Amino acid sequence: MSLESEKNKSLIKKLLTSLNSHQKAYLNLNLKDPKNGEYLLCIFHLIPNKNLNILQAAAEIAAESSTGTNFQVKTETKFSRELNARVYQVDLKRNLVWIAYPWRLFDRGGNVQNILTYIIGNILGMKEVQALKLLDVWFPSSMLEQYDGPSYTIDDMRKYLDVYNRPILGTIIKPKMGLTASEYAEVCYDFWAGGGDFVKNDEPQADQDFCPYEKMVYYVKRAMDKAVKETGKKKVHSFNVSSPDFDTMIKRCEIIRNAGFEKGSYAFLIDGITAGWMALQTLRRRYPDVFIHFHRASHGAYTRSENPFGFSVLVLSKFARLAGASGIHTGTAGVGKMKGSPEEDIVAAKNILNLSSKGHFFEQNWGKIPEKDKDLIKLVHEDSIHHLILQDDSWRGIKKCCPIISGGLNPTLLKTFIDIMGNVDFITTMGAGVHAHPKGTRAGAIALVQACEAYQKKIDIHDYAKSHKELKEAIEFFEKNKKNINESIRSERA
Ligand code: CAP
Ligand code: MG
Ligand code: MG
Repeated sequence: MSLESEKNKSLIKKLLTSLNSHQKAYLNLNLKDPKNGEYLLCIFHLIPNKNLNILQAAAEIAAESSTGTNFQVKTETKFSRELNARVYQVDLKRNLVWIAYPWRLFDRGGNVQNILTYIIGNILGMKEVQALKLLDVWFPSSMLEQYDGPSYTIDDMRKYLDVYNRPILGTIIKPKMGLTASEYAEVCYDFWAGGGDFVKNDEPQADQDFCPYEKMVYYVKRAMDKAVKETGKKKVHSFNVSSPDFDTMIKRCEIIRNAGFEKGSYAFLIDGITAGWMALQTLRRRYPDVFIHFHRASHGAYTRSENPFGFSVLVLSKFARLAGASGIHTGTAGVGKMKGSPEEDIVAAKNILNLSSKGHFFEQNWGKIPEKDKDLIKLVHEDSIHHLILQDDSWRGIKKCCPIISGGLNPTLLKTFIDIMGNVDFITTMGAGVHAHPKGTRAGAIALVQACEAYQKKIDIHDYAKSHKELKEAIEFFEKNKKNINESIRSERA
């Protein structure tokens, strides 16, 4: 064993003597096999407050996030103690603690909201810690089988759109708010007529008096019919169904489903954090034949790297897949306008896309592939028949959830992001990137399509722009403005 781990071990031995009997009940550094299928595993970055050491604080966190509270209670039973979460590993140098949660703790029937109430619930408010961030989670396959996972996936959307080997090209209608229903639909039409595949409501779009929900749906349908007829291509619109209450959400879904849209031509968008996990799971269970689009507005309060409390983009994205989102925004790895990095956003994107992939600390396999099944394991790792495995034997695992790549992208940044991502299996939605084009939305859509063509033909966009004027105008506009933005950031920093 290395000197460092020797040191870590002897330090831990010393810390163990500091624990009281209550804390000892939530710690087992000799847990025989954390991956035996009984536990959800979590790893936290934890800094204790001044009057506790990391082991004491970790035990208090394990107590409060499973069966306990701040004192041992007389009402405990032998059985309740079996459900105690256990701190099973500690890295003193990096302030990391691993906690195993017996997943029998959780509400049966696949309730994601209930898990989160434990593992990112009260503990984020406890005095015992001055930093607590859930960095990664690991689900045993015995637990995975209890949860829905996605039903309608990007593979289904690709089949509907007949779009393969490139990202699905989308936009968000801008201005974010303020267009009337017919003005909104006009912009949808311009984007689709320009060759775009996918339009989404912006995350706050709902039933505003100047753009009544039913009217917006009605005009979008007409705009879509017109664009499909003119282009001969299928189109998709993602409607925000986030609502004040369950009944209104279902009513909005039914307005859409009764507006004459073809199956596959609409998706349901849910503001997963502000509308909540119950809304997401309700949509997944009620509408398994619809793409469920998780918008993560307000995730920054938990995920920003400057924030010592919360959870990672990876954790959010893994739970979105577990709960059944067909796609979730995973960030632009810093290429666009939002904070992010490849270490955060790309790791999250790959973990929700692939059947097995490395997270920050855990290797997650989303399917139960028998160890002996060598060729299946080979295929899973190639991931080439991912959808087939899951289509035929959905018991085997959780279908893919697709990354939705948005915030601040424009056609000149498409290749930059694809190169960082390393694949094209995602939906991109560009708002300003399309509607700020000097010649308007339709030209913005054409420029996006041309940027994608250039990528597919392995031609630099500046060369491709020589014979594609909309792309040329986009490059001139966005590259000039990028300099201005960088200058303003630089001057702010100066
Ligand atoms: C993007 C967007 C999205 C953000 C969400 C916006 O518009 O519509 O909500 O992308 O961020 O309102 O900002 P632009 P993320 O394309 O004009 O930036 O995708 O990181 O969750
Ligand atoms: Mg309580
Ligand atoms: Mg938005």
